Amino acid sequence: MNRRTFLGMCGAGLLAAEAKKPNLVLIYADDIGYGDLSCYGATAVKTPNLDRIAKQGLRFTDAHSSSATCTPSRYSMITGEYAWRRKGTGVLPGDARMIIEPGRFTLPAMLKKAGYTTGVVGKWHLGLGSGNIDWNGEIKPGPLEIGFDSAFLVPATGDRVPCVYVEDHRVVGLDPADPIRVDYTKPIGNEPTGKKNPELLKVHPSHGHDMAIVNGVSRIGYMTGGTKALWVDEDMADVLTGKAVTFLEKNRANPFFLFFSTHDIHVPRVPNRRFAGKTTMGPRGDAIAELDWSVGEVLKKLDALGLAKNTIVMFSSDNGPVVDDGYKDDAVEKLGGHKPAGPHRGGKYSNFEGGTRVPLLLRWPERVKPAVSGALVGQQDFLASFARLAGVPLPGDAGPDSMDVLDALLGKDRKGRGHIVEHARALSYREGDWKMIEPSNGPKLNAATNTELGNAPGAQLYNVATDRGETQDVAAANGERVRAFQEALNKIRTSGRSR
Ligand code: NG6
Ligand code: CA
Repeated sequence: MNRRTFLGMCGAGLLAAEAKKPNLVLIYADDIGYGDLSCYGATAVKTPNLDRIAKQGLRFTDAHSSSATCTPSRYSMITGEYAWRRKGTGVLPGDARMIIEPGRFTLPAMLKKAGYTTGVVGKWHLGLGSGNIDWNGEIKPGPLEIGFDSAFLVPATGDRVPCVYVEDHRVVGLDPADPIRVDYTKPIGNEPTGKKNPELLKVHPSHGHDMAIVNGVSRIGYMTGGTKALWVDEDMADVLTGKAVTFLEKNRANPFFLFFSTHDIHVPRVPNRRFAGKTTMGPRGDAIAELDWSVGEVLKKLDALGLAKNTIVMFSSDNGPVVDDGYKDDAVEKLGGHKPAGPHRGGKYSNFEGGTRVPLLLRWPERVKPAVSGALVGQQDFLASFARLAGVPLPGDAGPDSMDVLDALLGKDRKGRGHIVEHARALSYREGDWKMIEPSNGPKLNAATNTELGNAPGAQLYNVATDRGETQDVAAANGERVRAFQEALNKIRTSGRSR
């Protein structure tokens, strides 16, 4: 009996003892939109490495981050719980305490239980410590307390202080004689700021981002000290990619899970000089090229180590795209005909599909046949799905919104979930081709980013299959469906779980 039939006989359940557990590399990009990759139709930027994953694996057309911003999407992906169930899971300041309780059943903790070595490299943005964090001491709890064996982090975002890397429990390269201070409420001493000293800036803010100046870029929040530990924005992709590749090398002999969470293409977009002018779209386009390069380095390393066949490589994004997210980086001026959200309306921050419908690619040469899949899946489903793959039973109270869509993720089922809740300012309920956006008194437009937010005082209903751009609100003619959807959503909300 060959291995394939044997696995077939076990269903998609426990991996047979004879089969080596597949490695898992989850590449999670920041603010990449559905239309930002050439395999999803972009022409103004080429993403050959991402396209290679798509060509050799599955490309999903109805995959979702749980939210239209970063922190809640990451929270959901790691815990399997919709973030909107919990207060304090919105976009976090850089000095926020960690919002995932140590000891929780998380994606990395589950894989660790299954014998995996687990690591995170890159953007975190889920908080660190337990309040009043001292960046000069031991920084915990953090990823190591929720299931990761190692961590090399951008603590929050590239545009938030402190602008230093944290490895495991320490700031990297910190000189104790030059301690770090961080304040999110007021300037520290007489330090220059973007607001007072625009003459010191190489990248100027368009909205917000006028506080501490680090490396010629003004940020959100104030910080002083840690001079030797400060990151260099232009080198960030190199540093993070280097750490990701080292993790693969180090752990080649045993099953591993790498969560490679890129800073690209979040603001500030300051790609390395190697990528300057790679596209006609300015730094936003060049950051996509840089992201693709990072992905290529990971693929190359897997090839070199002979691990490509039995490694699941996934690529997705934490929320939809945004063009001007607070810096004058020419993204608006040089956008041309490029459509960051593809055929969808809105983008980051939006209730419309542009907010959460993101690229999802999955390659596993040993088990998955290349295809395009329209299955409805959410990133919060990774927990339950990979738990089945790894043979770890999901405790009843774990991952309350995580559905086992393993068959969809492996291309055997083209339907996926029956429903999904999308989260921005309002909640939206998707079932089949239909989507209901709850009434919301939020603004119609985010004027700073020029994003259509999809808020309206009444419920909206769209057929997202025939009307991908959500231009025809058919709520008035479909009162019954609207009511049924509202009821289904209320039930998900009040029952505390949807699995
Ligand atoms: C917003 C920032 C934006 C970005 C976002 C979080 C301003 C004016 N805007 O508040 O630049 O940092 O938060 O992005 O400060 S996310 O991808 O991490 O959710
Ligand atoms: Ca993001």
